Amino acid sequence: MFYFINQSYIGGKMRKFTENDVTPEHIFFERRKLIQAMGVMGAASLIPNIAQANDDGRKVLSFAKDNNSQSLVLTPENKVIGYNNFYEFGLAKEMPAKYASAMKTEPWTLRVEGEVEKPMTFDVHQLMKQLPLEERIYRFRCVEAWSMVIPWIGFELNKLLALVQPTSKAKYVAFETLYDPETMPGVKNPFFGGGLIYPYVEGLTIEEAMHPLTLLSVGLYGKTLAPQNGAPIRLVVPWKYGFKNIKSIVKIKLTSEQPVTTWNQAAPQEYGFYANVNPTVDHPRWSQATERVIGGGGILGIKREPTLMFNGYEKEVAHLYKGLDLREYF
Ligand SMILES: Nc1nc2c(c(=O)[nH]1)N[C@H]1C(S)=C(S)[C@@H](COP(=O)(O)O)O[C@H]1N2
Ligand SMILES: [Mo]
Repeated sequence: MFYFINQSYIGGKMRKFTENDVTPEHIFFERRKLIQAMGVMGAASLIPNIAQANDDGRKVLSFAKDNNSQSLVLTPENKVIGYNNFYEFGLAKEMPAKYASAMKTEPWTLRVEGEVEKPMTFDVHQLMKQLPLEERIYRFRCVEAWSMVIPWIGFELNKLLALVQPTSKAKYVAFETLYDPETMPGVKNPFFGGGLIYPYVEGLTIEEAMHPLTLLSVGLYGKTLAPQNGAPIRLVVPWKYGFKNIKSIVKIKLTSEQPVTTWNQAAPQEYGFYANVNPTVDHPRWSQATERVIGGGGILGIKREPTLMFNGYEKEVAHLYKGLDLREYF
């Protein structure tokens, strides 16, 4: 069935998807066309079930509260766990909440290797008990020009890297998501997975990785992550576009060369390695000057706000890019 749904997106031809191809509106209408053609499914299945997103099995965490959140208005929890991008589980925003619960997130091992003195394999649930957890309320800006404010829970990536001791040759950090065709329909079937190459891979420079804002998140809204948000452990880099925030990480590798990353490989002219939020550098096919605030109310439920340089974290991170042409290194 998913094969056919996706065939309708691509008009029978194999092509790569871009993030903007998969707005919910787009998918809704494509899917309606298909279902009318097939004449087999009820109308109820057309309605995205954001309010009923699967919240089973999330455990309450203890953590230090964020007292530094600049009075940001939080996105409602049902939106955070119900409106997702996790293409391993399908392209539409409501699909991860429906299908990601099939992923087995416990036990979970995280391998950290490469240019480090002490390569290590961590039991992530042990790690969550060992490292002190803290809340970080961050802005989140997807390259598709929508945004949220999310109360993450986790620890700074630099705390984990300190345990493995990067060598002087470590210039980049590469991250890899679980690869499991059995539980991930988008990995098993390229039509369902948007034609991306899996496993999903992302990367940072070592300076970005060591920055105190860069978080490994294990929870949000006081509880462990839902599978659709990248349980049990995912990256959060608040000044970069959402696709850098790789989910369900099984491997971290420190390297001397810049890693090949999933979206950059799929469409290098559209998704740069840096992917810093920048309202003055538009995506080739749409403006990045403003953003749609998810759950923000507004006229007809659409509230737009100006996008901020480095997503509002300019003061903290601009020094990382001194002398770099941000148009060329987007
Ligand atoms: N493995 C993996 N990680 C991923 C993605 C993905 O498809 N697969 N999507 C990215 C994109 S485009 C966004 S916007 C964020 C969405 O995170 P959220 O669903 O928790 O809000 O996850 C990012 N991490
Ligand atoms: Mo995104």
